[in-house]
Amino acid sequence: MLENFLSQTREQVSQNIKKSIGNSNLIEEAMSYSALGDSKMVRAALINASGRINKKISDSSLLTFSTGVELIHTYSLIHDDLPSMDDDDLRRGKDSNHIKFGEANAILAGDALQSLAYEIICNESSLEDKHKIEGIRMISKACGKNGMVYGQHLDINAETKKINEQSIENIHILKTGRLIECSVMLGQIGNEDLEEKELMKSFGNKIGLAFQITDDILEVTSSKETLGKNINSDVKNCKATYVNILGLDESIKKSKDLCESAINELKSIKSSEIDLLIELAKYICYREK
Ligand code: GRG
Repeated sequence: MLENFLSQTREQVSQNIKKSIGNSNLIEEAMSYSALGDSKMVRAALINASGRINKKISDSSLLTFSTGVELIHTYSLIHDDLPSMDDDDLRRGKDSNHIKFGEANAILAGDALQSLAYEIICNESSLEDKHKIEGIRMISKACGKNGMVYGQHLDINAETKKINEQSIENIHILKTGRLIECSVMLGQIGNEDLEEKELMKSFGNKIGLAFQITDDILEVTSSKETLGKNINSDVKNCKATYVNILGLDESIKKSKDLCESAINELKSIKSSEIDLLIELAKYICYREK
């Protein structure tokens, strides 16, 4: 069930990314190069699966939000790889954007991916204006100065410093967790059952943190070939990670506990559609890449 759902989501979102970006200049080429790379598209899958529980959102709106979030996620990866950030030359199994197109074009491609995400949401005809604004507000808050960007700042600042579990948790929640939680909640736009939305938010918060802990775990247990990115990046940049603060076994336990707790949260929701989200939560926490 999950494999079919994931490949269908990836196919639809990739087609929409291709159509939205176009192919008429070098910046569009640089945007497509990264956005159509080999991504798991976990965030798009979460939006789609969350939307199946919410009867009030159209398939077309779900596809637009999924595409927008994947464009923003790709921008963050392009910028994260820049020499002034993590300085990585490999992403999604190929040269990083700045290696292929040069640093200035990579910055511009990232910027343009971010703007395009908001543009396609504004153009989505099946969304009421109030729901477009709600979605744009949620994404900009998750990604901006008190979300992903600030998490990235704290992450860079923590390099070579000794930090505790609470600090690394805060960095992970901001840098990675907020956009994942936001993805779950974008699928809930229009849902009037506030109790259900609270449960979904808590689910998103937990799997968002678990996603980044699993990322830290894979950095030491997996390979460059499997992940399609360099595995010594955290060591090279003296990054604080869950594994170097808590150890590998404790990190695995933490991710597993978060996954179980997130799934228990979902089980209070009376919908036959929760099974897909449960499968996705397990995939996020026990994935191999
Ligand atoms: C604003 C200049 C500027 C830079 C922004 C905010 C930022 C830089 C970077 C975001 C931080 C970041 C890259 C977090 C890492 C999150 C993470 C684990 C990414 C990998 O996600 P996957 O595994 O990737 O979902 P795929 O390739 O499968 O989509």
